[in-house]
Amino acid sequence: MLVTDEIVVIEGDGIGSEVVPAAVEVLETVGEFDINRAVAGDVVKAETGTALPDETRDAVGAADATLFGAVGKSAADVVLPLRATVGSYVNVRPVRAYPGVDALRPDTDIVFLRENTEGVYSGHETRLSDDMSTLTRVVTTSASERLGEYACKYASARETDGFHIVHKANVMRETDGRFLEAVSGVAADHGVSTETVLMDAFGTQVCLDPSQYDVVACPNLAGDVLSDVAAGLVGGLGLLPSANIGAENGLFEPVHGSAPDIAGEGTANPAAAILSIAMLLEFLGYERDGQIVRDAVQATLAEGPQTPDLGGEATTDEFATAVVSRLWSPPVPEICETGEASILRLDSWVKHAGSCRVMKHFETRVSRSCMNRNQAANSVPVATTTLYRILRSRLDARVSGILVADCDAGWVVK
Ligand code: GGG
Repeated sequence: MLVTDEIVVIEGDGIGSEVVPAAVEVLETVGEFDINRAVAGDVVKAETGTALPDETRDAVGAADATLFGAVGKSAADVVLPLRATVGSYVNVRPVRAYPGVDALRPDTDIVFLRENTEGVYSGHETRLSDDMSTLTRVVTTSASERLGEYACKYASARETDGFHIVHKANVMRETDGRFLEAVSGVAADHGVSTETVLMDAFGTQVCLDPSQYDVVACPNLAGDVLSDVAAGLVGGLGLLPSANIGAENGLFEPVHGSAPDIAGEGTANPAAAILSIAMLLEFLGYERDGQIVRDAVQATLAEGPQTPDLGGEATTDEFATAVVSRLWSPPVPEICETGEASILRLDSWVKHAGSCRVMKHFETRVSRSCMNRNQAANSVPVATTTLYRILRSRLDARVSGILVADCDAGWVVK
């Protein structure tokens, strides 16, 4: 199946240009998307004077979803306007301890839902004098209620008992008071239970016992900081994906920044970027493909290879290749000997794949090939060769070539 979803890819700075290509390799293995490249960040700013060119902003606005890597100093000029461009009102940051990863707290499984448009990230900063600068913190009832609505839906989809609301309303009475009232009011309207927790206390509690938290709704800055704190419990920022959700568009990015200390070494952990691809696929409605990607990352983290941040020696590319090789785990196809040729039966594969878009894509390609039956292997469309390569590796290289014989029966093995 040819997928017509348009996805913009922005590598950004530092390790963004290492982890994003790794994640795109996974995306391109999963399906055929209309991928457009765009630029943003410190390097672009140095070259052109602007960190976020108009063409990039327009492309992101017109796309169905964007994968964004990382920026360094120009975060305020790039990340915040891009989130506004996709109309994002919530930043979803799952923080999970994965089996096989040496985590400080293996009992961590928290999803931070961060208000994504206002708070102290509204951009209202003023230099009043050589001695004084001010920042205006914006909190609206409408944005807080929108976060509350999302938290209610998210908690119910996750089948959890309500959610926590993080705030500091005892000090920021007006702004966090409004946030707290709006989010808890929406939850009460929906009959969803909430517990409130002061953000400083949350910082201590999440380290002492992360298992007490599941879904956590936060103001903008608190969500940014506290999710990074929780990252320390599960093995670091290399494992945290995120989704900036808008009504009809989304921006997906690893939580980490450009990491100039390791940029250029080719050893950055691409798990966060690849897990962001899983969130992107789910956002576009390909839930099963998203789960396949997540499972492949999880299996790679558990069985290796791991990147240096987790104590391993794998490069970024080696980790990504290991994930790609795990994207399919169908049963080995049955080979029927017919005398003249061996038929590689694909029925079990198709059955295994179910609604998987990967296999639908494959089936379409095979069906198209079937129109020209008995063609030689080298005339099979290029995209099919990826599947063929995997097929061949699973058959211990016994398949030296293929002829399309019958799309219902299988392929003839030469
Ligand atoms: N990959 C995201 C990135 O580059 N983050 C840098 C950063 O400082 N982000 C601020 C934010 O998430 O609000």
